[in-house]
Amino acid sequence: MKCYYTTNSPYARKVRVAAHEKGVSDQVEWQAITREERAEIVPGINPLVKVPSAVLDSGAPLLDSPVICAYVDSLSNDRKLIPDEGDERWAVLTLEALGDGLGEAVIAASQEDQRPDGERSQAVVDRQKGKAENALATLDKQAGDFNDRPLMGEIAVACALGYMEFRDVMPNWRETFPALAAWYTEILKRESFVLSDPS
Ligand SMILES: N[C@@H](CCC(=O)N[C@@H](CS)C(=O)NCC(=O)O)C(=O)O
Repeated sequence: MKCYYTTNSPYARKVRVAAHEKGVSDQVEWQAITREERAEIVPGINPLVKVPSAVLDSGAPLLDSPVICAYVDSLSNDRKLIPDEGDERWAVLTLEALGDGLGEAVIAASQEDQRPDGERSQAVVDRQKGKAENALATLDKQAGDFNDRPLMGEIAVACALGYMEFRDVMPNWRETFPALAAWYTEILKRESFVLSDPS
C-alpha cells in the first residue's frame, strides 16, 4: 500500500501511528505531500481530495482514515487495534468516531476563525467549539477507562487533541479536563506519537 499524507493532518497521523503501533510501518510506502501536491496528486485517487488517501498494490484506492486504519490493522494479527468482535469492537469504533468528530469540530472552528474580519462568522466558531467542548467533557469522564496500550479509539482521540493544541483552538482545555490531559501527556511519550508530532 502507498499512503499519501500531509504532516499536520490528524487523520493521516492516525494511520501513521496505527502502522507504528502495529509494527507494520515498513510494509507501507509513505509519501508526504504538500497542500499543493495534494491538489495535483490526490484527485486521481480520491475524488474528495483529502488526506490520508492510499492505493493498494492492486491499484485499488483506499479512502478515509477509519478504512485505511482498518486495512493497516489487517496487515498482521499481532497487536490488534480493532477487536474482531463483541462489545469491545463497537466501543473502540465509537471512540474512534468521537475522536474523528472532535478533529472535525476543531478543524472547522480553526478554519472559520482564520477568515478575514467581515467574512468570519463568530456563530460558526462558537458552534464548532461547543461541539469540541462537549466531546472533551465526555472524553474526560472516559479517560480513566482508556486502554493502557492504545487501540484505534485512543489513537484517534490523541491525534485530534494533537491538532487542537497545534492550532491552539481550545487554549485552557488541560485545566478544564484534567483526567483527559493527564492521559494525553502519557500517550504523547510513545514513539509512534513522538515520530508523528505535527509541530
Ligand atoms: N473523514 C476523513 C477526513 C480527512 C480530512 O478531512 N483531511 C483533511 C486534512 S486534515 C483534508 O485533506 N482536507 C482537504 C479538503 O477538505 O479539501 C478521514 O477520516 O480521513
